[in-house]
Amino acid sequence: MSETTPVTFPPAFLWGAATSAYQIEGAVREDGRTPSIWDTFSHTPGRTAGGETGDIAVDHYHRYREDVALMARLGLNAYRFSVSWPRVQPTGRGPAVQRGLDFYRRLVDELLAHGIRPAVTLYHWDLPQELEDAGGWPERETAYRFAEYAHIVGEALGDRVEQWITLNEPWCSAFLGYASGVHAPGRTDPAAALRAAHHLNLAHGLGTTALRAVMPARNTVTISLNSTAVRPLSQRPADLAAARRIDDLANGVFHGPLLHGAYPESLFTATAPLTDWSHVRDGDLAAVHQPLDALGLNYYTPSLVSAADSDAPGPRADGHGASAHSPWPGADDVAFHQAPGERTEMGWTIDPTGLHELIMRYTREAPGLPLYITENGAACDDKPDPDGRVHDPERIAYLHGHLSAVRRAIGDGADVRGYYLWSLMDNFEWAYGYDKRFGAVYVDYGTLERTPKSSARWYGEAARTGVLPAPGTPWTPDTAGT
Ligand code: PNW
Repeated sequence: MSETTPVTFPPAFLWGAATSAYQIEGAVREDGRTPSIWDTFSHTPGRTAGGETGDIAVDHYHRYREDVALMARLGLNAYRFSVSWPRVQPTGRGPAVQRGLDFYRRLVDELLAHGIRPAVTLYHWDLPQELEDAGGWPERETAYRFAEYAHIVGEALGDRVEQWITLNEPWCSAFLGYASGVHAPGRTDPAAALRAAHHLNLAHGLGTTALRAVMPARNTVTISLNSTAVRPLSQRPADLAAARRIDDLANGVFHGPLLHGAYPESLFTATAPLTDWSHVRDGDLAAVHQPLDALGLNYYTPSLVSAADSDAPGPRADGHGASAHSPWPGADDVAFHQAPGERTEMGWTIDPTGLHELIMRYTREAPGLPLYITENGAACDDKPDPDGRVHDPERIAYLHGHLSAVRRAIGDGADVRGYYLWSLMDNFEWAYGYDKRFGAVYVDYGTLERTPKSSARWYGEAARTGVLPAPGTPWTPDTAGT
């Protein structure tokens, strides 16, 4: 497709934006909500940049009407958000708090009234602290608790929400949460992380069954994976082996059970010094291997790896935050490299070919399964002009490149049904705090005022017309407060 050919999407394509509860809601002590592992973690000195927390975040809990109106004004027709588990089930067990559920009922009604299709993520990393105190994801019990929570939310919202996502990026929950410790709960136990990964898979399976039991059959259930395009630094056998190892730990550990009903044998071999996988019980893999209605793919950047003995230059650069502990259990002999090319403010290399590659891989591995890009976007150095406008041409270029890759994959036979930009608005970027801005809408953290950036205008135009505007078009962003 040449630069001048208009990039046109199918008429039914969903043009959405995504957020998650802890990153935007604030109101952490309201209406019966109790702490999640992210409240505890962010309030622990040294865990997040500047000690920042989601206590207030962007106050979406109180400003959701304004936020929905903004989405409608921009022209979006879909919105992916997550439900905060400790708002709904403060101890992670037992009966639901109606006031917590009511917030999500109001939010969904507001979206539907504006013609915006809600997609609900049940778990975007905010485990009730009480469940972590009982052992967290390394404990099997947590998967059963998740299924009960899924049942509650499915019953409450299943009549008005059609798109359901069980878990967001279980890789991050397991390996950043329990191995490298850069995410909550901040543990650094690789064997526990591998158990967590299995229990997250099990939670997805049991949660899917629970949802289907209480929801209308037309609803769809999926999971959002941060599948990784893993590339070997060279074609040397040692580098190819390193890439295969990381592929198992990034992708196979989830794709295997979810799509094929089995873990890769090579994963067992590589992690044998850490675990004998006896936590995988009879029947678990069948429970995980449910037919999915779709697959959700979150993509930001590819990974470039080699054997650690490689004489290639470059320090460890896996983009997963600073920790003395690796998020890759059993892969200490693998080195990570900065992929060449321009980077975003996260230091993540911009490479839309990785997105095309992953979409085509899913298309081969899960033939016939509709795909959604449930997250994609960039952190940029956004600063308001003196007139209050925020120009972000880098983000427009990023979105144009990645949406073009999605369109190319559709042309190559992939069934991609929608795209959710990460993120609707600037928010709490986990361990990085508020310093990293992913939003299409700028948030002034002093006043909490929302101002669409030029990328929001650009993306809204794409959403309304189904055609990507040329990236160079001078998109005029709003001035503050308009
Ligand atoms: C995803 N990594 O997080 C999450 O789903 C979002 O909540 C987050 O804001 C967004 O991407 C941007 O970071 C990730 O280290 C965090 O590989 C870390 C990694 C990947 C995804």
